[in-house]
Amino acid sequence: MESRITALREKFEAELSKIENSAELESIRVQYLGKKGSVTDLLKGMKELSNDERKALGAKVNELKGAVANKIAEKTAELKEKEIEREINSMPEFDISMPAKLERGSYHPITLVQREVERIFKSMGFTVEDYSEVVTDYECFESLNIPKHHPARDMQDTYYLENGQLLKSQTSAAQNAIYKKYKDALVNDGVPIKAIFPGRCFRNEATDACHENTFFQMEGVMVDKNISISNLIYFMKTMLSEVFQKDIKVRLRPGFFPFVEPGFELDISCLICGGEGCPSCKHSGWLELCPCGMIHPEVLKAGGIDPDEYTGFAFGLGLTRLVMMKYGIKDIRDLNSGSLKSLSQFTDDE
Ligand code: FA5
Repeated sequence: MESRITALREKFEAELSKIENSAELESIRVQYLGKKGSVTDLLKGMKELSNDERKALGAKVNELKGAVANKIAEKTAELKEKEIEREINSMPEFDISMPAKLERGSYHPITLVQREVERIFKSMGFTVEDYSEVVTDYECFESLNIPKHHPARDMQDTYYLENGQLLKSQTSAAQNAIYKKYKDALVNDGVPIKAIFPGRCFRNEATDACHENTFFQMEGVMVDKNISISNLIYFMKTMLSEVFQKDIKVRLRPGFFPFVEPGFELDISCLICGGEGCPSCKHSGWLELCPCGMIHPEVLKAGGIDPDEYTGFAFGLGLTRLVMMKYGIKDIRDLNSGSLKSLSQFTDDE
Protein backbone atom coordinates (compact mmCIF):
# COMPACT_ATOMS: atom_id res chain seq x y z
CA MET A 1 0.00 0.00 0.00
CA GLU A 2 2.79 2.37 0.92
CA SER A 3 4.50 1.81 -2.41
CA ARG A 4 1.18 2.51 -4.21
CA ILE A 5 0.98 5.85 -2.39
CA THR A 6 4.53 6.78 -3.39
CA ALA A 7 3.99 5.67 -7.01
CA LEU A 8 0.76 7.65 -7.23
CA ARG A 9 2.44 10.78 -5.89
CA GLU A 10 5.27 10.48 -8.43
CA LYS A 11 2.82 9.84 -11.28
CA PHE A 12 0.71 12.84 -10.24
CA GLU A 13 3.73 15.15 -10.07
CA ALA A 14 4.99 13.99 -13.45
CA GLU A 15 1.59 14.55 -15.09
CA LEU A 16 1.06 17.90 -13.37
CA SER A 17 4.35 19.26 -14.67
CA LYS A 18 3.09 18.76 -18.24
CA ILE A 19 -0.21 20.60 -17.76
CA GLU A 20 -0.53 23.75 -19.89
CA ASN A 21 -4.10 24.91 -19.58
CA SER A 22 -7.04 24.91 -17.18
CA ALA A 23 -9.00 22.25 -19.13
CA GLU A 24 -6.13 19.76 -18.72
CA LEU A 25 -5.84 20.73 -15.06
CA GLU A 26 -9.51 20.06 -14.44
CA SER A 27 -9.20 16.65 -16.04
CA ILE A 28 -6.23 15.74 -13.81
CA ARG A 29 -8.17 16.94 -10.75
CA VAL A 30 -11.06 14.62 -11.63
CA GLN A 31 -8.58 11.81 -12.38
CA TYR A 32 -7.06 12.00 -8.86
CA LEU A 33 -9.60 13.60 -6.55
CA GLY A 34 -12.91 12.90 -8.32
CA LYS A 35 -15.43 10.33 -6.98
CA LYS A 36 -13.74 7.64 -8.98
CA GLY A 37 -10.29 9.20 -8.83
CA SER A 38 -7.07 7.38 -7.89
CA VAL A 39 -6.68 9.08 -4.46
CA THR A 40 -10.35 8.47 -3.66
CA ASP A 41 -9.81 4.82 -4.61
CA LEU A 42 -6.91 4.57 -2.17
CA LEU A 43 -9.09 5.97 0.60
CA LYS A 44 -11.83 3.47 -0.19
CA GLY A 45 -9.24 0.65 -0.05
CA MET A 46 -8.45 1.54 3.57
CA LYS A 47 -11.52 -0.43 4.67
CA GLU A 48 -9.71 -3.69 3.88
CA LEU A 49 -6.74 -2.89 6.16
CA SER A 50 -6.30 -3.78 9.80
CA ASN A 51 -6.78 -1.10 12.40
CA ASP A 52 -3.04 -0.54 12.89
CA GLU A 53 -2.32 -0.42 9.16
CA ARG A 54 -5.26 1.92 8.65
CA LYS A 55 -3.88 4.25 11.33
CA ALA A 56 -0.41 4.35 9.81
CA LEU A 57 -1.42 4.49 6.14
CA GLY A 58 -4.58 6.59 6.59
CA ALA A 59 -2.49 9.58 7.62
CA LYS A 60 -0.26 9.08 4.54
CA VAL A 61 -3.22 8.83 2.12
CA ASN A 62 -4.80 11.93 3.65
CA GLU A 63 -1.47 13.69 3.40
CA LEU A 64 -1.31 12.69 -0.31
CA LYS A 65 -4.87 13.95 -0.85
CA GLY A 66 -3.98 17.32 0.76
CA ALA A 67 -0.76 17.57 -1.25
CA VAL A 68 -2.58 16.84 -4.54
CA ALA A 69 -5.28 19.43 -3.73
CA ASN A 70 -2.62 22.06 -2.83
CA LYS A 71 -0.59 21.44 -5.98
CA ILE A 72 -3.73 21.73 -8.13
CA ALA A 73 -4.60 25.07 -6.43
CA GLU A 74 -1.05 26.34 -7.01
CA LYS A 75 -1.18 25.27 -10.65
CA THR A 76 -4.59 27.00 -11.07
CA ALA A 77 -3.10 30.28 -9.84
CA GLU A 78 -0.03 29.84 -12.03
CA LEU A 79 -2.14 29.20 -15.14
CA LYS A 80 -4.39 32.22 -14.40
CA GLU A 81 -1.34 34.46 -14.17
CA LYS A 82 -0.02 33.12 -17.47
CA GLU A 83 -3.41 33.73 -19.12
CA ILE A 84 -3.45 37.36 -17.95
CA GLU A 85 0.10 37.82 -19.20
CA ARG A 86 -0.87 36.30 -22.58
CA GLU A 87 -3.87 38.67 -22.79
CA ILE A 88 -1.72 41.71 -21.99
CA ASN A 89 0.87 40.69 -24.56
CA SER A 90 -1.77 40.27 -27.23
CA MET A 91 -3.13 43.84 -26.68
CA PRO A 92 -2.18 46.52 -29.18
CA GLU A 93 0.54 48.72 -27.75
CA PHE A 94 -0.57 52.15 -26.55
CA ASP A 95 0.92 54.83 -24.42
CA ILE A 96 -1.44 56.15 -21.76
CA SER A 97 0.68 59.26 -21.37
CA MET A 98 0.05 60.31 -24.99
CA PRO A 99 -1.98 63.57 -25.21
CA ALA A 100 -5.56 63.18 -26.55
CA LYS A 101 -6.02 64.10 -30.18
CA LEU A 102 -8.70 66.75 -29.52
CA GLU A 103 -9.20 69.85 -31.63
CA ARG A 104 -8.63 73.07 -29.68
CA GLY A 105 -11.85 74.95 -28.94
CA SER A 106 -12.37 78.58 -29.85
CA TYR A 107 -14.23 81.52 -28.36
CA HIS A 108 -17.83 82.19 -29.38
CA PRO A 109 -18.08 85.23 -31.68
CA ILE A 110 -20.25 87.00 -29.07
CA THR A 111 -17.50 86.57 -26.46
CA LEU A 112 -14.92 87.98 -28.87
CA VAL A 113 -16.98 91.07 -29.71
CA GLN A 114 -18.00 91.57 -26.07
CA ARG A 115 -14.33 91.59 -25.05
CA GLU A 116 -13.49 93.98 -27.85
CA VAL A 117 -16.23 96.44 -26.81
CA GLU A 118 -15.18 96.10 -23.17
CA ARG A 119 -11.58 96.87 -24.14
CA ILE A 120 -12.68 100.00 -26.01
CA PHE A 121 -14.82 101.33 -23.15
CA LYS A 122 -12.23 100.46 -20.52
CA SER A 123 -9.71 102.51 -22.45
CA MET A 124 -12.16 105.44 -22.13
CA GLY A 125 -12.36 105.04 -18.35
CA PHE A 126 -15.50 102.89 -18.01
CA THR A 127 -15.76 100.06 -15.47
CA VAL A 128 -17.19 96.70 -16.54
CA GLU A 129 -19.95 95.42 -14.27
CA ASP A 130 -21.43 91.96 -13.93
CA TYR A 131 -25.11 91.54 -13.14
CA SER A 132 -27.56 88.76 -12.41
CA GLU A 133 -29.76 87.24 -15.13
CA VAL A 134 -32.60 86.74 -12.64
CA VAL A 135 -33.89 90.10 -11.40
CA THR A 136 -36.87 91.64 -9.66
CA ASP A 137 -39.74 93.51 -11.27
CA TYR A 138 -38.44 96.65 -9.54
CA GLU A 139 -34.98 96.31 -11.13
CA CYS A 140 -36.22 95.49 -14.64
CA PHE A 141 -39.20 97.85 -14.79
CA GLU A 142 -40.30 99.96 -11.83
CA SER A 143 -36.93 101.60 -11.08
CA LEU A 144 -36.79 102.44 -14.80
CA ASN A 145 -39.95 104.49 -14.69
CA ILE A 146 -42.10 101.64 -16.02
CA PRO A 147 -44.82 101.11 -13.40
CA LYS A 148 -47.10 98.07 -13.41
CA HIS A 149 -49.55 98.06 -16.33
CA HIS A 150 -47.42 100.54 -18.33
CA PRO A 151 -47.81 99.73 -22.05
CA ALA A 152 -43.98 99.76 -22.49
CA ARG A 153 -43.97 96.39 -20.72
CA ASP A 154 -45.75 94.83 -23.72
CA MET A 155 -42.60 95.28 -25.80
CA GLN A 156 -40.59 93.22 -23.34
CA ASP A 157 -42.55 90.17 -22.31
CA THR A 158 -40.16 87.78 -20.61
CA TYR A 159 -40.05 84.59 -18.53
CA TYR A 160 -41.35 84.78 -14.97
CA LEU A 161 -40.38 82.65 -12.00
CA GLU A 162 -42.96 81.41 -9.52
CA ASN A 163 -41.50 83.71 -6.84
CA GLY A 164 -42.25 86.81 -8.94
CA GLN A 165 -38.68 87.29 -10.18
CA LEU A 166 -37.99 87.30 -13.89
CA LEU A 167 -35.27 86.69 -16.47
CA LYS A 168 -34.09 90.17 -17.37
CA SER A 169 -35.45 91.45 -20.67
CA GLN A 170 -32.90 94.26 -20.84
CA THR A 171 -29.52 95.07 -19.34
CA SER A 172 -31.09 98.34 -18.17
CA ALA A 173 -32.23 96.20 -15.22
CA ALA A 174 -28.81 96.81 -13.66
CA GLN A 175 -28.98 100.61 -13.87
CA ASN A 176 -30.54 101.19 -10.44
CA ALA A 177 -27.95 99.05 -8.66
CA ILE A 178 -25.07 100.74 -10.50
CA TYR A 179 -26.27 104.22 -9.52
CA LYS A 180 -26.59 103.13 -5.90
CA LYS A 181 -23.15 101.52 -5.96
CA TYR A 182 -21.33 104.63 -7.25
CA LYS A 183 -23.50 107.57 -6.10
CA ASP A 184 -21.42 108.28 -2.98
CA ALA A 185 -18.19 108.54 -4.96
CA LEU A 186 -20.00 110.82 -7.42
CA VAL A 187 -21.45 113.14 -4.80
CA ASN A 188 -18.64 113.11 -2.24
CA ASP A 189 -15.56 112.82 -4.44
CA GLY A 190 -16.80 114.11 -7.80
CA VAL A 191 -15.99 110.80 -9.56
CA PRO A 192 -18.26 110.47 -12.61
CA ILE A 193 -20.19 107.24 -12.98
CA LYS A 194 -18.90 105.54 -16.14
CA ALA A 195 -19.94 101.92 -16.37
CA ILE A 196 -20.82 99.30 -18.95
CA PHE A 197 -22.65 96.08 -18.14
CA PRO A 198 -22.89 93.31 -20.71
CA GLY A 199 -25.46 90.59 -20.17
CA ARG A 200 -27.73 87.93 -21.52
CA CYS A 201 -31.33 89.06 -22.03
CA PHE A 202 -34.50 87.07 -22.53
CA ARG A 203 -37.73 87.89 -24.32
CA ASN A 204 -40.81 85.84 -24.87
CA GLU A 205 -41.15 86.58 -28.55
CA ALA A 206 -41.20 84.82 -31.91
CA THR A 207 -37.79 84.36 -33.49
CA ASP A 208 -36.75 85.42 -36.99
CA ALA A 209 -33.51 86.34 -38.78
CA CYS A 210 -32.86 89.28 -36.41
CA HIS A 211 -34.78 88.30 -33.23
CA GLU A 212 -33.91 85.62 -30.71
CA ASN A 213 -35.57 84.80 -27.38
CA THR A 214 -32.09 84.86 -25.77
CA PHE A 215 -29.59 87.47 -26.86
CA PHE A 216 -26.90 89.77 -25.51
CA GLN A 217 -26.97 93.48 -24.85
CA MET A 218 -24.29 95.81 -23.54
CA GLU A 219 -25.62 98.65 -21.44
CA GLY A 220 -23.60 101.76 -20.74
CA VAL A 221 -24.19 104.75 -18.50
CA MET A 222 -22.35 107.95 -17.74
CA VAL A 223 -23.48 110.36 -15.03
CA ASP A 224 -21.82 113.59 -14.00
CA LYS A 225 -22.43 117.30 -13.97
CA ASN A 226 -23.20 118.77 -17.43
CA ILE A 227 -23.38 115.53 -19.41
CA SER A 228 -25.16 116.11 -22.72
CA ILE A 229 -26.23 114.39 -25.91
CA SER A 230 -22.89 115.40 -27.47
CA ASN A 231 -21.08 113.16 -24.98
CA LEU A 232 -23.42 110.33 -25.89
CA ILE A 233 -22.84 110.69 -29.63
CA TYR A 234 -19.07 110.94 -29.16
CA PHE A 235 -18.84 107.66 -27.21
CA MET A 236 -21.15 105.80 -29.60
CA LYS A 237 -19.21 106.89 -32.68
CA THR A 238 -15.84 106.08 -31.11
CA MET A 239 -17.02 102.62 -30.13
CA LEU A 240 -18.47 101.78 -33.55
CA SER A 241 -15.49 102.99 -35.55
CA GLU A 242 -13.15 100.97 -33.29
CA VAL A 243 -15.24 97.81 -33.54
CA PHE A 244 -15.59 97.94 -37.33
CA GLN A 245 -12.25 99.63 -38.01
CA LYS A 246 -13.96 101.83 -40.60
CA ASP A 247 -16.49 104.64 -40.80
CA ILE A 248 -19.99 103.32 -40.30
CA LYS A 249 -23.08 105.16 -41.51
CA VAL A 250 -25.33 105.80 -38.53
CA ARG A 251 -28.61 107.59 -38.07
CA LEU A 252 -30.23 108.90 -34.93
CA ARG A 253 -34.00 109.08 -34.79
CA PRO A 254 -36.39 109.72 -31.94
CA GLY A 255 -37.24 106.67 -29.86
CA PHE A 256 -39.40 106.20 -26.81
CA PHE A 257 -38.15 104.49 -23.66
CA PRO A 258 -39.69 105.56 -20.34
CA PHE A 259 -36.24 105.66 -18.71
CA VAL A 260 -34.69 108.25 -21.04
CA GLU A 261 -35.73 111.74 -22.08
CA PRO A 262 -35.08 112.55 -24.84
CA GLY A 263 -34.67 109.02 -26.26
CA PHE A 264 -33.15 107.92 -29.55
CA GLU A 265 -32.77 104.93 -31.76
CA LEU A 266 -29.27 104.66 -33.16
CA ASP A 267 -29.35 102.59 -36.34
CA ILE A 268 -26.44 101.53 -38.50
CA SER A 269 -26.55 100.97 -42.23
CA CYS A 270 -26.96 97.21 -42.73
CA LEU A 271 -23.56 95.71 -43.47
CA ILE A 272 -25.06 92.46 -44.76
CA CYS A 273 -26.78 94.05 -47.80
CA GLY A 274 -24.88 97.35 -47.88
CA GLY A 275 -28.09 99.23 -47.09
CA GLU A 276 -30.16 97.81 -49.93
CA GLY A 277 -32.53 95.78 -47.78
CA CYS A 278 -32.49 92.11 -46.75
CA PRO A 279 -34.17 89.79 -44.17
CA SER A 280 -31.48 90.65 -41.57
CA CYS A 281 -32.55 94.34 -41.58
CA LYS A 282 -36.20 93.64 -42.25
CA HIS A 283 -35.66 95.04 -45.79
CA SER A 284 -35.17 98.59 -44.47
CA GLY A 285 -31.42 98.93 -45.13
CA TRP A 286 -30.96 99.96 -41.46
CA LEU A 287 -30.43 97.89 -38.38
CA GLU A 288 -31.67 99.01 -34.98
CA LEU A 289 -28.52 98.62 -32.94
CA CYS A 290 -28.29 100.92 -30.01
CA PRO A 291 -31.20 102.75 -28.43
CA CYS A 292 -30.01 105.48 -26.14
CA GLY A 293 -30.88 108.79 -24.52
CA MET A 294 -30.50 111.09 -21.58
CA ILE A 295 -31.34 109.35 -18.30
CA HIS A 296 -34.82 110.30 -17.07
CA PRO A 297 -34.82 112.39 -13.84
CA GLU A 298 -37.10 109.83 -12.14
CA VAL A 299 -34.56 107.07 -12.85
CA LEU A 300 -31.71 109.09 -11.37
CA LYS A 301 -33.86 109.84 -8.33
CA ALA A 302 -34.64 106.13 -7.84
CA GLY A 303 -30.87 105.53 -7.89
CA GLY A 304 -30.31 108.13 -5.16
CA ILE A 305 -28.91 110.83 -7.47
CA ASP A 306 -30.22 114.41 -7.53
CA PRO A 307 -31.39 115.12 -11.13
CA ASP A 308 -31.17 118.86 -10.55
CA GLU A 309 -27.44 118.56 -10.07
CA TYR A 310 -26.47 115.64 -12.27
CA THR A 311 -27.34 114.46 -15.76
CA GLY A 312 -26.30 111.42 -17.71
CA PHE A 313 -26.73 109.29 -20.78
CA ALA A 314 -27.52 105.60 -21.17
CA PHE A 315 -27.37 103.25 -24.11
CA GLY A 316 -28.43 99.65 -24.68
CA LEU A 317 -26.26 98.18 -27.42
CA GLY A 318 -27.64 95.07 -29.15
CA LEU A 319 -24.45 93.06 -28.79
CA THR A 320 -25.73 90.03 -30.70
CA ARG A 321 -26.74 92.22 -33.62
CA LEU A 322 -23.35 93.93 -33.54
CA VAL A 323 -21.78 90.47 -33.89
CA MET A 324 -24.01 89.74 -36.89
CA MET A 325 -22.89 92.94 -38.57
CA LYS A 326 -19.22 92.45 -37.76
CA TYR A 327 -19.07 88.90 -39.11
CA GLY A 328 -21.78 89.14 -41.79
CA ILE A 329 -23.99 86.54 -40.09
CA LYS A 330 -27.31 86.60 -41.90
CA ASP A 331 -29.43 84.78 -39.33
CA ILE A 332 -29.18 85.52 -35.61
CA ARG A 333 -30.30 81.96 -34.82
CA ASP A 334 -27.00 80.59 -36.13
CA LEU A 335 -25.31 82.14 -33.09
CA ASN A 336 -27.25 79.96 -30.66
CA SER A 337 -27.25 76.90 -32.88
CA GLY A 338 -24.26 75.28 -31.20
CA SER A 339 -23.00 74.34 -34.64
CA LEU A 340 -19.21 74.37 -34.36
CA LYS A 341 -18.95 74.28 -38.13
CA SER A 342 -20.78 77.62 -38.38
CA LEU A 343 -19.31 79.26 -35.30
CA SER A 344 -15.64 78.34 -35.52
CA GLN A 345 -15.23 80.05 -38.90
CA PHE A 346 -15.73 83.48 -37.29
CA THR A 347 -13.34 83.07 -34.42
CA ASP A 348 -9.67 83.87 -34.15
CA ASP A 349 -7.36 81.25 -32.74
CA GLU A 350 -6.93 83.02 -29.39
C1 FA5 B 1 -33.91 98.16 -24.76
O1 FA5 B 1 -33.80 96.99 -24.40
C2 FA5 B 1 -33.51 99.29 -23.89
N1 FA5 B 1 -33.20 98.79 -22.57
C3 FA5 B 1 -32.30 99.96 -24.50
C4 FA5 B 1 -31.97 101.29 -23.91
C5 FA5 B 1 -30.99 101.35 -22.93
C6 FA5 B 1 -32.60 102.43 -24.34
C7 FA5 B 1 -30.65 102.57 -22.36
C8 FA5 B 1 -32.28 103.65 -23.80
C9 FA5 B 1 -31.30 103.70 -22.83
P1 FA5 B 1 -34.71 97.53 -27.17
O2 FA5 B 1 -35.85 96.70 -26.75
O3 FA5 B 1 -34.89 98.30 -28.40
O4 FA5 B 1 -34.29 98.50 -25.97
O5 FA5 B 1 -33.42 96.61 -27.32
C10 FA5 B 1 -32.15 97.15 -27.48
C11 FA5 B 1 -31.38 96.42 -28.58
O6 FA5 B 1 -31.32 95.05 -28.24
C12 FA5 B 1 -32.07 96.44 -29.95
O7 FA5 B 1 -31.72 97.59 -30.68
C13 FA5 B 1 -31.53 95.20 -30.58
O8 FA5 B 1 -30.27 95.46 -31.14
C14 FA5 B 1 -31.40 94.28 -29.41
N2 FA5 B 1 -32.56 93.38 -29.31
C15 FA5 B 1 -33.77 93.64 -28.81
N3 FA5 B 1 -34.57 92.57 -28.91
C16 FA5 B 1 -33.85 91.62 -29.49
C17 FA5 B 1 -34.09 90.25 -29.87
N4 FA5 B 1 -35.24 89.67 -29.62
N5 FA5 B 1 -33.11 89.57 -30.46
C18 FA5 B 1 -31.90 90.15 -30.67
N6 FA5 B 1 -31.59 91.41 -30.34
C19 FA5 B 1 -32.54 92.13 -29.76
